[in-house]
Amino acid sequence: MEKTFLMVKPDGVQRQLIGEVVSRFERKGFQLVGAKLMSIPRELAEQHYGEHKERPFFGELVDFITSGPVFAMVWQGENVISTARGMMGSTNPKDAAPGTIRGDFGLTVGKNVIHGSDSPESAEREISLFFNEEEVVAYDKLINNWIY
Ligand code: DAT
Ligand code: MG
Repeated sequence: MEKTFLMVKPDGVQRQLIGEVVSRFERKGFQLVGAKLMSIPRELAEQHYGEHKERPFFGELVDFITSGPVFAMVWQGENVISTARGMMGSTNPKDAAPGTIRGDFGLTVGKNVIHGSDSPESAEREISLFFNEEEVVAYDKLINNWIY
C-alpha cells in the first residue's frame, strides 16, 4: 500500500493544529503507521529541503523548520501521496482553496502549517530520512474493510 510522509510544521504545532490535521487524514480513511514529535536537527532540515538549496528562501526555510518541534508522520492508503497533497492545498495559503488545510489555517507561504511528499520518490526519500524501519508499523485495521 502507498505511503507518504506528512509533517505538521512548527507553526502548526504551536497553534495546536496537530489534532486537527491528524483528524482530517483519519476521517478520510487513511491509516497512520508512524508518528513522532521531534525537533529537526539543522543537517536533517538541509537534507530534507535539499531540492531548494539554491532558492533565495532556503536559509529562512531551514531556520523556520528548525525553530520548534514538528509532528512527523507516515500515512498509508490508496493514492495517499497525491490525495494528501490535495487535502493540504496550494503551497501559498493565499491560493489554497477553502476546505484544504492551508486554505483553512494559513495566511503566508512561510508558515503554511503542513509538509507533504510530492511524489513516490520523495515519499520514499523523506520517510527514510525521518523514520527508522522499526518506527513504521504494519498493522491491520478492521475498518479498512469498509473503506476498500
Ligand atoms: P510544498 O511545501 O507545497 O511542497 P515547495 O516544496 O515548493 O512547496 O516549498 C517548500 C516550502 O518552502 C514551502 O512549503 C514553503 C517554502 N516556500 C516555497 N516557496 C517559497 C517562496 N517563494 N518564499 C518563501 N518560502 C517559500
Ligand atoms: Mg515540496
